[in-house]
Amino acid sequence: MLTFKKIVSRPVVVKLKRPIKAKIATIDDWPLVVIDLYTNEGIVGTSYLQPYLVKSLKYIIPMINDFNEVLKNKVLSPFDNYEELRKSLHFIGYEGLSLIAVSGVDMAIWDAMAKAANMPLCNFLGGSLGAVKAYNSNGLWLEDSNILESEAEELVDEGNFSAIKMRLGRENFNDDLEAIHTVRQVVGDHIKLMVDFNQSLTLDEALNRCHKLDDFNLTWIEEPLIYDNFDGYSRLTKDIKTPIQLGENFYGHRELYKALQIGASDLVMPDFMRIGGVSGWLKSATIAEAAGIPISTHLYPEVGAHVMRVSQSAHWLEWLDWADEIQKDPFPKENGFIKIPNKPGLGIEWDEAAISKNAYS
Ligand code: SMN
Ligand code: MG
Repeated sequence: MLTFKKIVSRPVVVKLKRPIKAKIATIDDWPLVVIDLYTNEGIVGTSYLQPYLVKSLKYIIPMINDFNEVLKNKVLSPFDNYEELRKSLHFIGYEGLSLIAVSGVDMAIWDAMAKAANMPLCNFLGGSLGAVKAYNSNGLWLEDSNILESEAEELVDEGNFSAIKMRLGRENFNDDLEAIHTVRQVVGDHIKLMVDFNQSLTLDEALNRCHKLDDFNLTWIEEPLIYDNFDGYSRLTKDIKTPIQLGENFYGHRELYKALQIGASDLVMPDFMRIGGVSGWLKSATIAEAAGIPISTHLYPEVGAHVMRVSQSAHWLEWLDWADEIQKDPFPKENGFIKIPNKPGLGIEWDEAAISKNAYS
């Protein structure tokens, strides 16, 4: 049994190796919230959040620190704690920042529990230790052809990946088509290719562009519309042959449920910061499984790898190196699979020197 002692959360900002240049944002500096949850028994649960905007660190960290009061003297039990934390903020909304803060702490609690049981999290959740099929998402932003050419090759080579993702949504659609041709020419037909519009199109534009993409043998078309236009998405899934992928912006499992209920997506890819951490993922994976919709992860490859071992479809894990800098031993990649280390909990160990070096104040 573990009892809560305190949470310490620290702001860090790292430089992205290949800066984000998407329709939705341009980002060079990547914010991380490093979360350590101490127990009276000496076990420390760890997790991190990546809230996209450096300025958001100023308001997420105080929210997490306030949870010290909510969890005071509590026994750690992730599902109970999730409800306690969520309800402590319900007057300002179950979604948005409230759920982001809850998600971060939820992941640290699961890590602590698995550490106390001396098991990797995937074993603690009832699954087996193993490798998880992944695609490389670590580049191919809205860049020119010469950059796409070199990155496409690098992305495949970084871990002998069999799938990569590129971003679309250029002003002129012909430039998107040219970008796809460039990447295809470099990697060949045997590499699977996902594309992501980052919510940049109207329904008319999406119908038009996605129809044209239907002949490109793409693994999925991600977020062509604003994420919560479920009616629009239902129309797209009916009209377009290529699978439509949605979910990184769902806040909580109920939003995923509502989307799937009206056929808004062929595939789902919840994000750990928004879906409710491990607890929110487990609920969402069950809903997706019952609906027959394959599930993939968004960001957070470490926790993603563990929960994919207990998710029936385990479609594709999204691999990126955005939190590698602050870890001693980032998870190894081998032949397009991410290997989960045989270590208790999530298997994340902080590189304290890197955290100090990149501390944000
Ligand atoms: C993405 C993720 C994080 C920041 C910007 C864009 C992208 C993805 O939507 O799915 O990787
Ligand atoms: Mg996306």
